[in-house]
Order: sequence, then C-alpha cells, then structure tokens
Amino acid sequence: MAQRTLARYLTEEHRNKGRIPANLKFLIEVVARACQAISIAIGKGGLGGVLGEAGSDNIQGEAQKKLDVLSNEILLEANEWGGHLAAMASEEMDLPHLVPHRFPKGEYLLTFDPLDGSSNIDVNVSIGTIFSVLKCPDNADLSTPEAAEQAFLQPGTAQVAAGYAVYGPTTLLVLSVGDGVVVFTLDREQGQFVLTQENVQIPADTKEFAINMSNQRFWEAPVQRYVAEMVAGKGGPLGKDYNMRWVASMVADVHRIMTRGGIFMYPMDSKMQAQGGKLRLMYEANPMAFLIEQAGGRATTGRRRILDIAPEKLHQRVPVILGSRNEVDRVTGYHDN
Ligand code: AHM
Ligand code: MG
Repeated sequence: MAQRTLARYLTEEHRNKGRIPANLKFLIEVVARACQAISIAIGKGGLGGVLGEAGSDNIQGEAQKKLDVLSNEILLEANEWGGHLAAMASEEMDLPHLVPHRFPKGEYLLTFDPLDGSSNIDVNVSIGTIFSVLKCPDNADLSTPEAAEQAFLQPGTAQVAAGYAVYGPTTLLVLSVGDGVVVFTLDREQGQFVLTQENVQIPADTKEFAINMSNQRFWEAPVQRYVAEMVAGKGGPLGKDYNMRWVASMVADVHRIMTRGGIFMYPMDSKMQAQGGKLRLMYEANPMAFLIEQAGGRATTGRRRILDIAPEKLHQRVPVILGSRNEVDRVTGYHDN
C-alpha cells in the first residue's frame, strides 16, 4: 500500500470536515516543511553553530536562544509568500508579522511557539514547535501590526487546525484539523512526514502526573490538595500509587500524555499571579488544548475550559491543566469547592 504522507492525508476526505480547503492544506504543508528545516538545524547541534544564547530578549523578557530566533525566522520565511496567510504571531515577536505587500494575502492567521522547551536546547533533550491556525475575520484591520493584534483574539474553539512537532529521538508531527488527532513520523531519508498513527485516544484514567514540584509552595490550595493526594499513593484517598515525569518541554510532556495518558499541570501560582500564569494562551495552551480534546482528554485552567477563554491580548498567559479526562475533572472540581 502507498505510504500515507502528510500531503496525501490532507487531500483525503475527512470524517466531519469533508475535504480540507486547498489553502489550509497548503498552509499545513508549509508549516510541516518549516518544522523539517528546524529539525535539520537542531540535528546539527554544535556542528551547525546553532546552540547557545542569541544575546537578545523576547517580548516576555526571556533571553532568546539562537535556535529560538532561527526557528522563528524559518517559520516566517516559509509562510509569508504563499498567499495562504493574512498574518502570523509568535512567542518571539512583540507584534504580529503582516504578510509583506509584495506577496498575496490569504484568509488564515497562524500563531506559533517556534521553539518550545528552550531550556532543553543546550542539554540535548526533546524540544518542539507548537502552532495554531485561525480564520482571519472578514473585516479585520491589517493596516498595521498594532491593529492586526485584534484579529487574533479569538477563543480556542475557533481554531481550524493545531499541531506540534516534537524533535526527539524521532521527529514527529502531531496534527488535528478538528477531526481527531493523527501522528506523522519524519522519514529523514525521504524528507517526508509519513502517517504512523490515527485516531489517538488518551486513556481517561492515569497514574502519571507532570508538574514542576519546585513551585509547590506557590500553588493554590486545590492543586496542593490534589498533588498531596497523588503523592500519598495507595494508602491515600485516591487509592493508587502515582509516578511523576517532568521534561520541562511542554511538547514532550504533552506527547507522553498523547501516547499513554497522564496529567500535565502548570497551574496558577502566587509568584505568577500578576502575569496570569506561565504558559501562553494563543500559541501554547490553545493548540495543546485543541489537540488534547480531539484525543478525548480535557484541558482547563482549573476554573474553566481553556478553549472557551476570550483572549484579551496576544501574549496572554493562563494556568494549564490537561490530559486524562477523569484526573483533569477531579482537580478542576477541587477548584469549585
Ligand atoms: P518556552 O516556550 O520559553 O520554552 O517556555 C515554555 C516551557 C514549556 O515547554 C514547559 O512546560 C515549561 O516552560 C517549563 O517550565 P519550568 O522551566 O518552569 O519547569
Ligand atoms: Mg513555549
């Protein structure tokens, strides 16, 4: 049987969507090609001179790594000329990037975290790219980057596609066009993403949790209670022993949950109260929440469904609790009490 490449998959009829519009198909293929280029750059490591600091800060005041900057440029350059996009926004850029006048404009908006898990770049641990696709509203003002921000402020439920690439021992592309979750593996010799898993389903229950325990003293009471109950194990109120994993690359932690279930938490904590949380809504929480729900899991802030949040600003941060349905429901329920 012929290999089901990404292009072939995108051309097929989809369960709920029928045919994917040609421009969306093209957009996803271009993003995938950019991820391939990022994967190649990462693979060169020290030989390609891509490790270490870039010597600059991003809008969030975080020191940029060379690979943060390079990955952002790769995604911008790949996507700006094809006529499928109206604008792009990224973790690494203060304002949206408008499609230059010399290129045709399209109907979609793309947001991305070009290189997620930056603290893991220099230590050779899995990192990734996260992206989200929205329709550009018909009446959007794209006259300036400042004005264009408004067009992006749509809830996660409006996403038409979302995905991530994880650059681990294998490079994978995990994608949803609102019709379940599929996984492609990069065939490095062929230079193609090939479908290796369909209909990804996250088990409803789990014995594995992911949280940065060093923040424990800053968490709110519901998360304190939940983690204490898990750590109490078999003899505690949850009646089972749990295991803990924390890669500190959201893509890798989410991918583990996609593969065998689990719960991931970057909850609200007292030192991040003012900024709203750690992870960014538009290009981290929303695309991951979309994928997790498409795989039968849940994603909340502890208080509400992430996909229902009406964004107020491009770089908005939110608390994130996602993964196996019953565990996310449990800790979300603790917030109600
Ligand atoms: P980044 O996009 O700058 O890499 O930051 C986001 C990352 C997530 O991938 C990960 O879940 C989290 O930050 C790890 O945070 P911490 O270092 O506090 O454990
Ligand atoms: Mg990130």
